[in-house]
Amino acid sequence: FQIETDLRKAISLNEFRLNYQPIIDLKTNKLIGFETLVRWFHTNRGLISPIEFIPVAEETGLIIPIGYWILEEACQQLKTWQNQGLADEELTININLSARQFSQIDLIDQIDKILKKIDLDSRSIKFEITESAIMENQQKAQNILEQIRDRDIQICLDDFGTGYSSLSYLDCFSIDTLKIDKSFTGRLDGTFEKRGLVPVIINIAHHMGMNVVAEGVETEEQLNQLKELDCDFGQGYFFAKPLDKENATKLLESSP
Ligand code: G
Ligand code: G
Ligand code: MN
Ligand code: NA
Repeated sequence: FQIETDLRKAISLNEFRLNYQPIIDLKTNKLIGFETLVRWFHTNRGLISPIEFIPVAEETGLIIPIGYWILEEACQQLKTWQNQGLADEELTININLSARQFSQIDLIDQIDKILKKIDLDSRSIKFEITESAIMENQQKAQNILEQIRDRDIQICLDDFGTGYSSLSYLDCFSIDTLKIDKSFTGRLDGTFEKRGLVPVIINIAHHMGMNVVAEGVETEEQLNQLKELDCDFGQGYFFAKPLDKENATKLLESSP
């Protein structure tokens, strides 16, 4: 099994699918959107985790065509839900951008092309990037983030707290949302001392005019703690696993 060789063929073989994990407003308990997560169904090997193939895609540059496929598929799906009356203009989809995609020279052109082709409002999508993607080339990152901002596309900082976590850069870049990594959320068990960084991250975000998503919410106890700490949004198995297209559609059909 040659992961690289097979990865090259995976798009034309139509082996990728997107999953959609609900993001919930902790004040209203309403669904505000989904994070899209890619899945590879290999014809012979079955499901292959992105943890296995995204790093290979990054190294080989295949993340660029795969990334465009993901972006177009996610935008097309949201447009379909809008056309079906299942999604209003408030419902958003988050799309992960890896470091290599983020520094790709024609990223902005591609985004413009896809949004125009699908006729999707740029305010309906959000990008998730990691701290390391920004830190790799701060000058370039600032430039790209400004162009994204010009299009009213929101930026979420993914896995916050696990990377460089140099707070000074938060001031220089226009970030809308901090996503608290699930390793921090997992420590919220009701013990005050174990709250760790979660209250700190929430305070920093709010102080700087950003909102916060807690990832990896798995228990009611964690949810209650997050509500008490004034966290804005939550995502995790407690609410829902990443759903395939059919189940995400069913969820929207049954949502008020
Ligand atoms: O959904 P899952 O837990 O299997 O995802 C594992 C990791 O794979 C995520 O933490 C994320 O970093 C990466 N990943 C999943 N989907 C995407 C995607 O669409 N684009 C990129 N760049 N990374 C993704
Ligand atoms: O790096 P990123 O935040 O994009 O990765 C999200 C990953 O976390 C996905 O692989 C997703 O399947 C996984 N995930 C989503 N919800 C939960 C959860 O409640 N608990 C755990 N352990 N993983 C989760
Ligand atoms: Mn993410
Ligand atoms: Na994360």
